[in-house]
Amino acid sequence: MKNQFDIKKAYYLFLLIRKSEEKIIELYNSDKIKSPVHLSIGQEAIAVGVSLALSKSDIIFSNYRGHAHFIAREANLDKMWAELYGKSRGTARGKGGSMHLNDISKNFMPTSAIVTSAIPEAVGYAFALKYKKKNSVVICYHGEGATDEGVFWESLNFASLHDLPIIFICENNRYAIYSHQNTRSINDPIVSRAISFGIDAERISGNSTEEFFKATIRCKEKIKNNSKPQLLECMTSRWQDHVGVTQPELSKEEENNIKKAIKHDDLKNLENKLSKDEVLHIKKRVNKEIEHAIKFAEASDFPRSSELLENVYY
Ligand SMILES: Cc1ncc(C[n+]2csc(CCOP(=O)(O)OP(=O)(O)O)c2C)c(N)n1
Repeated sequence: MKNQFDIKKAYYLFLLIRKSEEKIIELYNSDKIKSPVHLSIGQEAIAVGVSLALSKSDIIFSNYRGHAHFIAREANLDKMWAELYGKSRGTARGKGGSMHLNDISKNFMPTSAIVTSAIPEAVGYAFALKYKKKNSVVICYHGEGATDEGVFWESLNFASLHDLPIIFICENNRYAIYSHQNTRSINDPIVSRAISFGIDAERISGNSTEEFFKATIRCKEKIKNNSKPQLLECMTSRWQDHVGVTQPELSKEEENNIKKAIKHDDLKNLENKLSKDEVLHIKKRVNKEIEHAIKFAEASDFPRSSELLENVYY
């Protein structure tokens, strides 16, 4: 982690996420990908900005919409693709699919399809870090829909009561599947509600990778100085459907929001700050890494039927 924003690295990670997910869209109907996919196209700036502010020892809890978090953490792309293909060299030995990624070597904890399930786990991990007097922080990515569940607020209460080293990253795309936030709760920003639980919370608008990076650095500094747990409400928009590779059916208002967001796509802004040679070099690297990952997935075997119930907990 450096306190200086690394534009080249941000562009590389952003492009790797975007191109990986575009490749998923391209291949999805061939049925090679064996699991549902929840894409992050439009939301990548958050994962990239946050990840660039982290240390190797920091711990990541993500969710079923986790490709961007996983790739931005520089977790194993080959294994991610093998998992999408349902192959035994995948992150969950091909039995979990896109919603169940993990890379313990990068402190990227296993994800789950159950909304909000990682939040108390992340708080528990932060409690352990404090108990063991470790300096790392926990990052807990979640959607604004996850805040509709009671356990979210119980977790915030516990984190606040014990001053835990945790940063909640709320990716607010305003939609839980097709329900707009305004139809689910009163128009009271998540930040204000979090503050009422004693959490130090900030809302970041604009979908700028660098702003998410700077905000995460600020949160880490505050935690180092023994202040409260942190929450960043990151305003964003999801350009694809909730799940799968089809285009979402949107209200006129949301369609306009997305058009505006596409116009200000931070991938293009980052690209414009680099030289032509730098961009070309990064594009080649990204294509090569994705091609390598797909070859790895294609060359891997499916799990044997004899191991169907191995490492499966139910
Ligand atoms: C406990 C639980 N309830 C409901 C669902 C169905 N579900 C899957 S995603 C989702 C919406 C969550 O929205 P949000 O937290 O905003 O995240 P986003 O999908 O926008 O990233 C719901 C209700 C689920 N998977 N788990």
